[in-house]
Amino acid sequence: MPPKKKAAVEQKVILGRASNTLKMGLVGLPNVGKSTTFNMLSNLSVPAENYPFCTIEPTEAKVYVPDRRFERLCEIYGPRSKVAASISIFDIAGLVSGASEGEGLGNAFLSHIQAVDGIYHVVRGFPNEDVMHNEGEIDPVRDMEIITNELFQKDLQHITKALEELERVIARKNLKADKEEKEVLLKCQEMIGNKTPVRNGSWNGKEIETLNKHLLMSSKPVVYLVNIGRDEYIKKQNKWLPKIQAWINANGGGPMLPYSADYEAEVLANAGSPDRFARDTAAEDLGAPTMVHKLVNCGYRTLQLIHYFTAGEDEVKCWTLRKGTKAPGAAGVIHTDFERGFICAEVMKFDDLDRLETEVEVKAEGLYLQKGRDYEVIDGDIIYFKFNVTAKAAKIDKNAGK
Ligand SMILES: Nc1nc2c(ncn2[C@@H]2O[C@H](COP(=O)(O)OP(=O)(O)O)[C@@H](O)[C@H]2O)c(=O)[nH]1
Ligand SMILES: [Mg+2]
Repeated sequence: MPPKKKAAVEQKVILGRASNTLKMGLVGLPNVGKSTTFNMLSNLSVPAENYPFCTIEPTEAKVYVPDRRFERLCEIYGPRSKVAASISIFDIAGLVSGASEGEGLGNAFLSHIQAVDGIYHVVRGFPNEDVMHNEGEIDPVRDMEIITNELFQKDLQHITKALEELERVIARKNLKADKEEKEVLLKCQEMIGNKTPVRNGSWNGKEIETLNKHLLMSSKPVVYLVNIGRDEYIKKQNKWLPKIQAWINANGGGPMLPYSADYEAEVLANAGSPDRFARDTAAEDLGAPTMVHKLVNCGYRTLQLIHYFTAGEDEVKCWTLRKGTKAPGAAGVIHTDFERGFICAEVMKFDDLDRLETEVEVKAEGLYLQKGRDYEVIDGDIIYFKFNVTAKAAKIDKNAGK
C-alpha cells in the first residue's frame, strides 16, 4: 500500500524561499488527525536546548533529517559541536469550508499556511463513529476539494489585490518590470481558474522571482497524508485510496502516503521510546511498518532540498538549501552579509573526503576547488566561503552561522 515510486515527488519548478529553516504545515479539515499526526512526529523532536536562540512554539516540532554523510563528517573531524539538518513541522488548526471568506477562524489559519514552505495535506480515511466529521459523512475526495478550493480562493483574492495595485503603478510609471509582473499574475489567475495549482506551471527564472515575492498558496508543494483506520492499515486495504489517488492525479499530482495515526500511536506506546529502532521493532511485532520516517523524508524531498556542509574541528554543520541555488545564495543561508560580500567558495566533494579521509589529501590530489558566484551548489558539497564584509577578505571560521 505505501507508494512504490518516488517519481511523483518530482516537480517542474522550485518556488519558495532559500532558507535553512524550512517549514512544513499540517493542513486539513477539523478532526482528520492533524494533531495526532503532529504528536507522533514531535516525538522525533530536536531537544529545545539545541536551539537556544529560537522560541519553539507548542505547535512546532523541529525534526532531524537523517544524513549518513553528516555522521561520517563528524567521524572524520571529531568536532566539538555537531549540528544536523532539521525541518520544522507545524500543527495548523483546522480549515473549514468558507475560511477564505472568514468562516471559522478563517483568515488567521490561512495566514499560518502562508508562512510554511510546504504542505502536508491530511485527509481523513478512517471511519470511527465516535469522531465527528465536520461535514457529516466521511468523504476524503470532497474534503480535498474543500481544502484545495479554500487555498485557491485565497490565492485569487491575493492576485486580485496585487493586480489592482500594479495597475495603478503601471498607469503612473509604465515600467517593463511591473508589466511583466502583471503578466505572471494573470497567468496564475488563469491557471487557478482552471483548477491548476501554480506549482504546476512552467516558469522561467524571472517569473520564479516574481512568484517568490507573492508566495501563493498553490505554489507550495503538497504531500497528501491519508490517515486511515488502524486495522485497514495493517491489512493494507482502504476503499478510498484509489479514489484519492485519482483525484490527486487529476489535480496537480504529488506524493500520497497512506498511514494510520491511530496505529502509529500504538506503535509508539509499545516501543516505549521514539527511538527509530524501538519503533521499527514494535511495528514489526504489531504487523505493519511505521510510516513516521517516511513522512519526514517525503516532506523533505518534496521541498526539493539538498544538503551542504561546513566542517572543521569546532563544528560540523549540515545546511539546507534549495536545489539549484548558486554559491552566493548558499553563503546567504549562513548569514546575509556572507552573500553580500561573497568572494568565492572553496569546495570539496563529500565522496573525495570520504575516500581520502583528510583535507590535506584532498588538496594533494587537486580536488579542493575554488568556485565563483555562478557555481551551483551540489548536494553533499563541503564548503568554505571567502567573503568580504569590511574592506578585508576574511574566511568564515567554523563558528559561522551560529
Ligand atoms: N480511529 C481513529 N481515530 C483517530 C485517528 N487519528 C485521529 N483520530 C481521532 O480523531 C480525533 C481528532 O483527531 P485530531 O488529531 O485532534 O484531529 P485534528 O482536528 O485534525 O487535529 C481524536 O479523537 C483522535 O483520537 C485514526 O487514525 N483512527
Ligand atoms: Mg488539531
